[in-house]
Amino acid sequence: MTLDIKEISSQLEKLKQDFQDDISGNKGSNLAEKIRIKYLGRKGQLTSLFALLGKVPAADRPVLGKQLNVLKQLFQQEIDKLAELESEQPQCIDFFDRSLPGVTKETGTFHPLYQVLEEIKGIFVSLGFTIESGPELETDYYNFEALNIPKDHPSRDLQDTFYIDDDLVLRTHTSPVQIRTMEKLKPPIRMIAPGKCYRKDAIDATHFPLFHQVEGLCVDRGITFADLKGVVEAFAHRLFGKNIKIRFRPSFFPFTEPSAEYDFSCVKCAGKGCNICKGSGWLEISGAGMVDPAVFRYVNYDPEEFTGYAFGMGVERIAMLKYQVADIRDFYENDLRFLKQF
Ligand code: 2U9
Repeated sequence: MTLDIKEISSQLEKLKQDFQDDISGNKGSNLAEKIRIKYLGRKGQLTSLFALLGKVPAADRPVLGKQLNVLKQLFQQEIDKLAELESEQPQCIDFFDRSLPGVTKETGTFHPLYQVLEEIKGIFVSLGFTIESGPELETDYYNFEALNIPKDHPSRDLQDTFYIDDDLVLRTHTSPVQIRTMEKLKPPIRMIAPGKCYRKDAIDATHFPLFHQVEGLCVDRGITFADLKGVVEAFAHRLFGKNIKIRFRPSFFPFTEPSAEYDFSCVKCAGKGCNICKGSGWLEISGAGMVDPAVFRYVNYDPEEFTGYAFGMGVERIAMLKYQVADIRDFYENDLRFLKQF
């Protein structure tokens, strides 16, 4: 049977297109060798067409032969180029290059204030304290009156407190939680009240309208100022190390009598004097005192039977000392260059 050269020529055109699709397709491993075998191998799709030379008219054989050889050279050149590319590339040129570094997943970390808050909570839980919470939107009664803060006390001023209306405020401390807890429970009580507080302070390096406090309260029979000193010292040693010294200075708060402010020896210079402690060797931490009997009367505790101490601390203050942060605003600006250090 004699074959028509036109038919074969159209097969050659299709074969050429198939070859171009293969050589430009996905670069699997050893693609050049696979294509060589598919088209130029002993049973290759182009090799097998050479067998048709004997089936076309003699006059057409030179033309068909030339077409077949041109195509064979083209295929071989393209295969050689691909083989050279493969030899320069990493061995596996699969979907992805296994020699590339892996995609690291950014791992998050807890916010430094959260880390410090959790450490403080853990210390007091280890000292036998419970953790209590309460509303951030408070009434005048729980935020001021039940804490023996008189109507004309400056902390009640509009410039210090966020008033929602005449009776509702954003709490200025977590002390209301202690009141609410004493209304619910009878002594003995050993509790801390961590949480957000709000004050109308102008924003600067040490003041921010939102801040975090941990206040503590211990009520039982026979509680004395010595118990307060012992707990504050234990807290200081667990937080900043055994070498920390503490001292109490007389002070006044409407909700405690006697009141005191407590200092830690400087965490940076251990009391020698430096820029952090302004040369004094001491760092003011916060206030404390024996719960004023007037406060006990608001919650119907008999001050003749029960005594107690209370203390406060600002979490930002502690965190700034612990991490040597100079500006409280760093905690709230969400700059990852700052936050990624913790
Ligand atoms: C009750 C009775 C007494 C809590 C206390 C302080 C002293 C104190 C500061 C903490 C950080 C203010 O914002 S701050 O600077 N607080 O100095 N707080 S005694 O006394 C209480 C609390 C509740 C029922």
